[in-house]
Amino acid sequence: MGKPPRKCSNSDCNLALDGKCVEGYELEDCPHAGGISIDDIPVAEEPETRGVAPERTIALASGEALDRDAASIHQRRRVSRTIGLIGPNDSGKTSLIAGVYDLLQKGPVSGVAFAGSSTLIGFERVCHLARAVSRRIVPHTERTSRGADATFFHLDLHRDGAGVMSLFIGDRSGEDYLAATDQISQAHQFFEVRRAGCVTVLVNGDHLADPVLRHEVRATTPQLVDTLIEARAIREGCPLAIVLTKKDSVVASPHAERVQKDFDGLVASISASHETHLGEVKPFLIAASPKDCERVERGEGLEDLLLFWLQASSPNASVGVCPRPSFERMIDQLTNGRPDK
Ligand SMILES: Nc1nc2c(ncn2[C@@H]2O[C@H](COP(=O)(O)OP(=O)(O)OP(=O)(O)O)[C@@H](O)[C@H]2O)c(=O)[nH]1
Ligand SMILES: [Mg+2]
Repeated sequence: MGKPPRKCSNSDCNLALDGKCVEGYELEDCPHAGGISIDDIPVAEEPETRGVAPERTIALASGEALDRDAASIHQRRRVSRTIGLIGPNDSGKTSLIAGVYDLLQKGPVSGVAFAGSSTLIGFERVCHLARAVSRRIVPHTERTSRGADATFFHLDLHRDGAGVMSLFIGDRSGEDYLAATDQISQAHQFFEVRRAGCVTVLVNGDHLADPVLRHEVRATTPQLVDTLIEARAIREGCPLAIVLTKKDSVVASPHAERVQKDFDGLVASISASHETHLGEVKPFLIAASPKDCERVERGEGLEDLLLFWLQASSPNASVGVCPRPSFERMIDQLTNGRPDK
């Protein structure tokens, strides 16, 4: 057996000193560990190949979303960050991924520019049905298959003065996340959440505006976060974005003010319950794929969320020095002063 890797490309990691991954990965899972010294490599016994042409296989990238192993290989190539997107089915996870990709196609946003992707086919696939070119009257996103392993969408992003960072956004069926709230052992399979440098929980705005469904949203959202923290899938110090999706449905609802109150309550209760475990907790309001574009623009709110993903502080913040959660009232954006009915 060879020795474990001695170096890590993460400058915060003391792997060389204590043999432990600062991000809590198993060493074989860690996308940053590597750099085995030349002394660690056993001398190879050369097979007799004289006169025999070597067989070569060249694997061409498919351009589809990456599985766990393929993502690990890409993550070793440059500074990278993984985003864990969690939320029930229909909350808008895949639409959010498509929306971020589409946003960057229009040009740089706040100094962040698209600089490449190894999952262009995957992005185009999830974007197509939401675009006018698909000739659908209403934008649509295919449901992510239940029971399938998570996949990663990859974006290389160039930031003024900071070079290129690779972003890997995890996508998995919401039903699988919900199943973990019933059976916590299911959470151990969520490698995309364990890897995440920033976790993002989605709250379905359409459901929160619905008088019947809102109770389920208010119960499920904190339960999901509780479960993932209890299962230690969300790492200590991890920043958390709490995102109210489908802003167009919220704005059109006669209960917009109540939706805002419910959402504020969710953010406050999650922050208070996990103050010592989580890093920064920040609320967002987005419209990744609005059905009604009259009062809300397609892609609204995604720029702020993207910047949070890139800038959110290190997931290794120690207990006790976590910044207090920051709250921003979004009520004026929702109601334009209209009182709740
Ligand atoms: N009105 C409205 N609908 C949206 C918006 N974003 C997404 N949707 C719709 O919400 C539905 C669910 O979106 P998805 O992105 O598939 O949700 P998901 O969380 O990936 O769902 P699963 O894959 O089943 O876990 C789709 O019909 C989308 O078109 C939005 O901003 N406004
Ligand atoms: Mg999906």
